[in-house]
Amino acid sequence: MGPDTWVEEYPVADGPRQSPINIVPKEAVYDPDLKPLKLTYDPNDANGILNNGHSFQVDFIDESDSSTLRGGPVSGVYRLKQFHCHWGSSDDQGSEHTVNGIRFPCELHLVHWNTKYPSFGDAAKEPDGLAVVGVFLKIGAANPKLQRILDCFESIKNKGKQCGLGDFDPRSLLPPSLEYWTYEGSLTTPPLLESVTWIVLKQAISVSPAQMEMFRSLQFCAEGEGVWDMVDNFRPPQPLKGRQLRANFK
Ligand code: GRE
Ligand code: ZN
Repeated sequence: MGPDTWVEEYPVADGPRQSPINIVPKEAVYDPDLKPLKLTYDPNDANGILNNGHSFQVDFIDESDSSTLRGGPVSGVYRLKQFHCHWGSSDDQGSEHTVNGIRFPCELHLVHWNTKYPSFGDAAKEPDGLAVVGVFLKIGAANPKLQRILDCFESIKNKGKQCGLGDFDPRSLLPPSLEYWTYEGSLTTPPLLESVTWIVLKQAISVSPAQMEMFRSLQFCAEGEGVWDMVDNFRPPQPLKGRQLRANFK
């Protein structure tokens, strides 16, 4: 079931560009040619929130270019498909990427697909198909921007449950600075496809211990199929295998 067993069914788990990785800032190469990230989101595109059995996921309508990622390390236009998080059973673990081996309690992933392909599903099989923005959450003040999502958790406690969310601007979850590290990687859950340009923000957003506890009230199982708190839904860092980590800041 866990990450150690994925390689049996998904040999690419041992592939050349797997994610996440441990980010060693001193080893990142500053690349002055990297462009600023351009994130344009339409709050009306938020379509609802789902417990998918491994995280909660906020889905977006992706039928036009109204919510996109451009610039940064990628060329072309990538559309926002969904965002979700990974977190721990306690505040000392939970993020997928680590920084100098330090783990954060939670990591947010904003998943975008390259519109040179016909759909998310097609793009997810291509080496330049996806661009995912990763944002670390660190313990601090309660984050008011997370509250509307947390308020939905009661109604999506179990796998398969979904709920309307109303307008939601994912931009509200981002830190003030969009400085980033970037590298070529993969999905961090099966099928672990090697199609993701990772854009991991240097600056974290805050979350309170009580808010982290609310994440842990979600359940991996469907209603009536047992009690199994949704915690530790992160994959640990994978070998870099000669890949270059670049930064758009010094
Ligand atoms: C995930 O399931 O965690 C995931 C995706 C798509 C892109 C990146 C990622 O579903 O980590
Ligand atoms: Zn993820």
